[in-house]
Amino acid sequence: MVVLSNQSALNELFLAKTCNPSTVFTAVPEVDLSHPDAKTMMVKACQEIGLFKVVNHGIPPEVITRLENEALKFFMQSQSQKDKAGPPDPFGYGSKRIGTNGDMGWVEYLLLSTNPDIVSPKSVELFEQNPEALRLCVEEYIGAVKKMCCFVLEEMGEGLGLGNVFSRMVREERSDSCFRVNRYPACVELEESGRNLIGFGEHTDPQILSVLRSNNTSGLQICLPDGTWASIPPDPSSFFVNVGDLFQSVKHRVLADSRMSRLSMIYFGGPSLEEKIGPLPSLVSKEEQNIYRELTWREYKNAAYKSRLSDHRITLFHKSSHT
Ligand code: GA4
Repeated sequence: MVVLSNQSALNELFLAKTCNPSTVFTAVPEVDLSHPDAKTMMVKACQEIGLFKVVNHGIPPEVITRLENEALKFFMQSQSQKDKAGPPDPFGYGSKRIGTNGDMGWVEYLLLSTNPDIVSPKSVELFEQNPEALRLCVEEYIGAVKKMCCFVLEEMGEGLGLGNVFSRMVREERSDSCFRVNRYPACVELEESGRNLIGFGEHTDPQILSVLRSNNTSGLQICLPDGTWASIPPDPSSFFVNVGDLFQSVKHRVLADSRMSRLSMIYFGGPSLEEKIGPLPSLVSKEEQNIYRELTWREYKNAAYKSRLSDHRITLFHKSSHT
């Protein structure tokens, strides 16, 4: 096995010159949260694409701007100052390395847990080393986005005719959710080369639902059913919602831009570690067979964190898999 040095791992982030310019996906379903049909539209979008954007989300723009400014202040500090809150444990500040299994990206980030049972020394360090405004803005933002995420899950449960089954999982105090702020620095070398640079490699999100907000820099792409990549135009006034593995996530990735740095903030709504996950009997018809075995979120999360970013990790839980 060849172990890649750091530099060659980084070189691999450049996609081949020959790669086709990606199509722009202009048909991202837009769901107005105040619309009476919001639930049906969300369910349809999840079944067809696994992604939609929400407007009329009720999150005050100041809450977003305040956190964005504090996050930028953090990222503009010297590398040695930022490194005091890293390397991630897996929470805290990270740069280029994603997870613990050798995945790299043109990205620096803050990763935080919202689960009160998880104590992260690196996150403690982060908030001790930085102005209190950062912590307050993170808390304010997470509070608002969690509420919206729960509302979306409530609507989705109702849209599926299941009642309030999903939002409870994220609403409870011990919900194992996390929050990430990613900064993809502009990479001027891309300008001339005509190549693309991987900011965050292809992956699915392990949790239930992810709620993403970005600045006006493009980069997010989703993988279409035919295997091609399509760019999602940025929209800083909306939130993008994508389903996680527990609902069969859409594969996505982020490319870096040559001129503008991209800043995105993602809330990953997850259940408590002990929550049992399995196919919902009411959604599996008599003729169909369950492919997946029942598992707890703890089991799934542990397996996910041992995997490589691009792994199709849900297959580990196929009934026929013996791992
Ligand atoms: C993808 C979604 C979230 O960003 C994340 C990521 C996590 C990490 O960055 O530590 C993982 C990745 C994510 C899935 C597979 C494992 C774990 C990196 C990695 C290689 C915070 C999450 O929950 O799973």
